[in-house]
Amino acid sequence: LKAVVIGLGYVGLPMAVEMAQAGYRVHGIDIDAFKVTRLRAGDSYVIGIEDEIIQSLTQAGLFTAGTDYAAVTQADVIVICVPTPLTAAHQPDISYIAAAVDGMTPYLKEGSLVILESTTYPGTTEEHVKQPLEAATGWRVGEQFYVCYSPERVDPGSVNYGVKNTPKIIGGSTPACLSYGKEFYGSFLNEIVPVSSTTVAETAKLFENTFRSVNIALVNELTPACEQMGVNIWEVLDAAATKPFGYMPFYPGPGIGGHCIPIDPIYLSWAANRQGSDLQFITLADATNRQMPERVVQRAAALLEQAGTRVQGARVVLAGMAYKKDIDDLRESPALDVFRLLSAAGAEVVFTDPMVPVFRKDDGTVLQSQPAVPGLWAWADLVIITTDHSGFNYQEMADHAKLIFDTRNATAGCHGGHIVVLGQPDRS
Ligand code: SAJ
Repeated sequence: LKAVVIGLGYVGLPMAVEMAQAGYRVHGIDIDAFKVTRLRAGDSYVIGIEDEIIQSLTQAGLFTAGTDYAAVTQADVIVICVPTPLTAAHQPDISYIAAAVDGMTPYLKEGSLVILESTTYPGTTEEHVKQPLEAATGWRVGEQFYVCYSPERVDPGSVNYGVKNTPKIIGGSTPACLSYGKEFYGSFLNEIVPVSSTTVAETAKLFENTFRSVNIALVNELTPACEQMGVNIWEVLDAAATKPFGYMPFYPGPGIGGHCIPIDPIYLSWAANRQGSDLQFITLADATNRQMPERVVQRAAALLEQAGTRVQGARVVLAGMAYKKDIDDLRESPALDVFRLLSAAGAEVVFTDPMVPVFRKDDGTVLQSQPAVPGLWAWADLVIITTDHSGFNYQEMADHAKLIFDTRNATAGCHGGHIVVLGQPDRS
């Protein structure tokens, strides 16, 4: 069987590889010619997908990449894995899905199965995949072609869960669509979770990540209250986590980043809102999480003042720019907001991140990651641990830094040094 994957990012490329390893002839399509060039050179840009896998699948004739939609004419299965960001107005942006559907329409082969995997609001598959394809081809879904929705569930950087062993939810536009989709995914994935419609599948995905956002917001909201009550929230959460049933740990931080947790709940609240429902937990969680960078900067400024240093001109090192531990992704990273706010307050801010070599500031200048050496910690008036990468030597940081503000409780095992931890009453 031949398959096409549209969108070769952190979702599409692992899916394409998994399908090719199962013996499908896979052609990946991406609008970014640079990605295609790198893949054709056997060079992977996705954590967890090694160059050797791309090379061996290419040599076996099981994987090719290109930018042209014409390859869809050969495809029995087309999987769409394109981004679903927010617009500047904080609304769902499904323009990438619409562009993928427009691009493939002229080439759709009768009898083929189209699967949307991008995280999106309930109704997207019916309104923006099934309906346009029926209108353009004159075919009827479930007869001359098939449409399913199956959300991606990759956890970037995870070593335990990958495409193959993460249960796969799938909904079809018709029962015939669902049975085709189950047969396809069932041929190479461990567990299939069929549901009664594409809309149920879309909503389940959004709920999973909204659940995370709301619970992260809960511990973020509790953090200043614990500081004021003189209670160490990390100790509270560790004690609560001993509950063997009915509990799942979440921890405070400098805010939430990535392309899922800050965004998916907004898709859900937008969809509920257009039907007249107002999901207040989502609105409150979003506001609470989004104010964390500012809270971090306010506390950092207070710590500097207590140390006799004005924020204006203070030397600050951000340890970690990536949005979460041990990955290289900057999207929506709260560290970027902390950087912006401190720079706006006149501090001299630099960063060090073993996973992120450079980042582009808003004014377009490119900043290099500083080497994480004792001299850097000693140079700073304040070191803020924004991302708890395993690659940092936290004891060395404690030994050489004048002052550390730890927003991830990464220094829990350290001794000595002047360390203030978010959510802990000030130990000094
Ligand atoms: N965060 C906290 N406190 C927490 C957990 C996360 O502040 O207790 C922050 C992280 O630092 C990060 C953001 O929230 O900035 C998102 O963290 P995440 O662990 O949810 O990481 P993601 O965005 O990589 O989430 C992915 C999601 N996968 C998909 O949507 C397909 C999510 O569903 C997974 O549950 C999550 O990975 C995971 O389990 O790690």
